[in-house]
Amino acid sequence: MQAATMSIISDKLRTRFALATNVLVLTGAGVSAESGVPTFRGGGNTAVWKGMPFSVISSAGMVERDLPEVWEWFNYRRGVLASLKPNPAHEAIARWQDSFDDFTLVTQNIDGLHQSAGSRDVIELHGSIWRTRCLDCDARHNVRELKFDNGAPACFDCGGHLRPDVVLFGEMLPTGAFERAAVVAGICELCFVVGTSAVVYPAASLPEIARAAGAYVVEVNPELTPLSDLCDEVLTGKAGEILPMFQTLGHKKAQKAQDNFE
Ligand code: BV8
Ligand code: ZN
Repeated sequence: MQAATMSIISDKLRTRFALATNVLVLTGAGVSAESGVPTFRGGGNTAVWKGMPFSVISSAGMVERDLPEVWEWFNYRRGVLASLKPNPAHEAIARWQDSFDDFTLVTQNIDGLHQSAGSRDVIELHGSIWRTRCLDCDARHNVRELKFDNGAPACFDCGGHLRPDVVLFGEMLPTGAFERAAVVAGICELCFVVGTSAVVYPAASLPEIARAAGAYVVEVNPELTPLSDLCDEVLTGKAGEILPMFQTLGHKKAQKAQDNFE
């Protein structure tokens, strides 16, 4: 299996990976698929909750209309996530962060699996399912510390209603998150786009920014996406199988550290 997937990686990409000093990785739900996290689109399993499509139950309007229902949906998803572990794709990306002078991981995912795999300073464009935000005083709390009797949990600080600290459709992204990611997209040499259907904006515009700024853009996905034509290379396959193939390539930083050590 290794030989087959090794051939997926072109010599050109090998060289670029080995020599890169500034790498950006954008991930979507597909990077967590091999951990058992359901994706939202494609593969026939569009996320639906009690007959409501994902775009409705995970929309800003639902927080106003029916916050207890939103909590039920997120409580269910946390229940699914609670026993799931990072997969080799998350682990490979976590190793990469120490292999380049500058490395940035931007995720659309809210599952926290990149952090569980050891990734640091992750830019979470859509928030985190493990954090809550108070509708009244904006305080953030760790959802694991909350007591859920029924409906929306109460804020420790002010008693107000809490909501998941997640960006729903029609809501602004966390202040500065997209801007920080867009700056990196404008200066990186190599941009990996892993496991995203590239339909949600503004996240999906990051590879476009990187490409326009001259980065080498690589898509890792078993399926083609609206982004595929824009990419320099499309590695067709599962992230958990393809990304670890890069670990066997020498990295500049690791190489330098090795040289210094000897
Ligand atoms: C906003 C959290 C400003 C909630 C999510 C243009 C510009 C700006 C906004 C818009 C625009 N056009 C439309 C909009 C509105 C909207 C939008 O983009 N709609 C789309 C659907 C048309 N955007 C917004 O509302 C954003 N807000 O822009 O604010 C604003 C405000 C008001 C009005 C205008 C502008 C907020 C978007 C964030 C929404 N929240 N999640 C929750 O989780 O409940 S988005 C949701 O989709 C998830 O975060 C997910 O990460 C994201 C993208 O999905 P993917 O990650 O790509 O997952 P998907 O299932 O789609 O695909 C999985 C892929 O993996 C597939 O390609 C599959 O082939 C692949 N795969 C499968 N297995 C594997 C694999 N790949 C590798 N390995 C495998 N093993
Ligand atoms: Zn509060």
